[in-house]
Amino acid sequence: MRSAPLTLLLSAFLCAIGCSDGGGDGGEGGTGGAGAAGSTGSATSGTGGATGGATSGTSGATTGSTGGVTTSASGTGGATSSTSTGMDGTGGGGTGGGPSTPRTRTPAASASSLREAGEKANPPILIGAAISGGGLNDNRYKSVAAAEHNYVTAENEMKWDALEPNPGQFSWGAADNIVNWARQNNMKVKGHTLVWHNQLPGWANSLSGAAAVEQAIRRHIENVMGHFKDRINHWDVVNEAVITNSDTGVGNPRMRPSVFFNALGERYLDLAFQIAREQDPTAKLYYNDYSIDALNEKADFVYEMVKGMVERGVPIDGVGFQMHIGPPNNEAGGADVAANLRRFADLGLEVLISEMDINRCGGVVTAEEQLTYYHDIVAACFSMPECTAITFWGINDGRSWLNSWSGALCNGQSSQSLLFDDQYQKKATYNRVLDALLGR
Ligand code: 9MR
Repeated sequence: MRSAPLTLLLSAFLCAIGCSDGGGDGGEGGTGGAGAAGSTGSATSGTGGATGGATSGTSGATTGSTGGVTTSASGTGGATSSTSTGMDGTGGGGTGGGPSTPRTRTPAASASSLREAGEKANPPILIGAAISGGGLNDNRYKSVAAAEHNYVTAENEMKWDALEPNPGQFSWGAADNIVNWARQNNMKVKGHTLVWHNQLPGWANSLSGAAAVEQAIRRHIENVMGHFKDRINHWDVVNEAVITNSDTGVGNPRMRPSVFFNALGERYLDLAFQIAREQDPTAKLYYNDYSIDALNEKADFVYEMVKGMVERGVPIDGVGFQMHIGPPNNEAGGADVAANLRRFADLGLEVLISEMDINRCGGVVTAEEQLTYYHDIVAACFSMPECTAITFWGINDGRSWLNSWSGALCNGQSSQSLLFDDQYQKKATYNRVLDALLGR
């Protein structure tokens, strides 16, 4: 009988720091909806910008940004999908009537690495980096990557052309190296990416007819997920299925023509997620895209697309917002990102920052803006328990994809886009990210 008052006290405490309606203690593999309280309607002005009805303010939601936020998808808040927010038992809604996850994340009191800040936060948040096979030949790269991150995305080594260069013939070596290195360093891995129009081998691009394309998708997903089954349980299932006239996410958003879309129509997304779920009932399955970071036409289109998937019961667990800021992609401030992530989270989905970098080439983003964006965008994600990971697209500036990417305006010069310089020293960008992870 001693437990009743304690329970009451605990519930009261949790509600004081933000309680949702009817969630239980979910976590990975939880069965209930996220139970997000959401808020009705949307606010587009104001200051402070705490997201999603969060009440505590302890985790520094979008510090210094303007524009209060919160768009509830349907006006009703709450979530209906079978996914749970949070991963690895770190929270998330569920069924039952117990106390729910607090609707903010509490930062660590101190941390000497990004990874430690993520691990000590409550709930924890994964801190990731894109890792390249070439980088792992460099000891300094390896030691910074492992000291600062606990989540890995292979930059190129798990794409279709790398893994299945000939039909039905698989090549695992380069991907296995990265996955094994990650596991030796206690890092989780996100498989990237099962179905994508880019970096396809020639044979896959020349497939035609619905049956042949469906069979190729099935064989690829089954073999790749099967090979990594006990080592990877987070997957980018479909990548970049939507296109706009400009790579900034503006102008006539539509489904992207590809060998997959041309043969199967939009249903190839449902199919890919269903096959992935058959392969692994507990894996986290994500849709991932660029220039959907802020509130723009492409983000609106993807929102409707994903909402349709959730409503049809397609087994999607979350959405990755790549967060390539600056040329060739979009610019997004912290308040806009917070509003955008909130509406997706209110569908009952995890949200992730999946490929973050901020390009300085062409002077489109100034040094000062870059620091503000890094801080405010990371803070926007950090403040939401539904935001389960922040991955940076590389370790040091010299290896950034942007340096040689046409459209990125770098022409071989450094994009200065990441957190470490070429001597692997921490940059000011690193300090602003750590500040955001510590609620400062
Ligand atoms: O960083 C990757 C670069 O090395 C490749 O040349 C490029 C080819 O498409 O892909 C880059 O990674 C992309 C990621 O896989 C998906 N989102 C956009 C990333 C940057 O282009």
